[in-house]
Amino acid sequence: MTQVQKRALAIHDISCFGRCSLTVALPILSAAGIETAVIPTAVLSTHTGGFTGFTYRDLTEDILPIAKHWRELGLGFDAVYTGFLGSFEQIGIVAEVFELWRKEGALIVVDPVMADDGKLYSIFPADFPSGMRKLCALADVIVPNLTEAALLLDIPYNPGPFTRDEIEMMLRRLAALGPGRVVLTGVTRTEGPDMLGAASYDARAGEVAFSGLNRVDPMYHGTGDVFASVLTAALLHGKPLAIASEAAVRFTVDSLKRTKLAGTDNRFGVNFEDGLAGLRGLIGLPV
Ligand code: PXL
Repeated sequence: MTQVQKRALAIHDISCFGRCSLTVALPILSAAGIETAVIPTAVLSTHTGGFTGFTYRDLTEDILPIAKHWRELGLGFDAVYTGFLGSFEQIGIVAEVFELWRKEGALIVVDPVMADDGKLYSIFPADFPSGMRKLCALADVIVPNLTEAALLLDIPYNPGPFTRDEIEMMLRRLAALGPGRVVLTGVTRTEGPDMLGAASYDARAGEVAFSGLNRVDPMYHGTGDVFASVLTAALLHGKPLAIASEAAVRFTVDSLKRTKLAGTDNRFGVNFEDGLAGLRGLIGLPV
């Protein structure tokens, strides 16, 4: 049976080495059967996590002309999914891009990539979180990690573990910024401190959920992008938030396990590639 494909626009950087952002989002969305167009926000020789001496080409000036060209061609998108932005100015530009396709019903997914482990990435200015807060207000779905959530809410970073009430409070406060759906990643609960996962909140359905699996240490770069890409793919296929989040946890943890088993340098990203063949089944699509 022929089905009309969903079409997404992914706006992230290209880190040429290190399996994150577009080099992760594009293959994952494609493997899930989603036609994916890209706008690179910057081109770097590697991501900025743990490598020194990386090259950095800022593509701020290219974003709107690319989007406007597509608009002139009459192209439509079912989703606009953003991650790492290359400059503060890009926050406002990406907000303009949202407006080009929001009216037609595009799902706006913002992964507010800017921080980890309690720290704002050093390449970003101190006012970056306030800009990102405004972008999150325009989103339907946001996917912050705990550090990004703390910056968005302007509260001190707390790595957890958390009680159910504490998690619910954070989710509700994040939703109050504007997005109807929130998925908080890197969450550990007091009732299962060996499990690491994601907590989700769908404000319209009033539903809070948690999915976690046994923690895999150490941390590997790019896992947030793997997670958010699977989540976006599942949401585009109409899956409920909690189901999409559970699939994203499973896919990310399986990728982590393969990577750890292989003894790969944690800066090189995770082996998500060997999970791609099973991705459609994982998100409940006919295989
Ligand atoms: O995975 C997030 C990410 C994306 N892009 C760049 C990064 C990072 C995290 O460090 O440096 C360039």
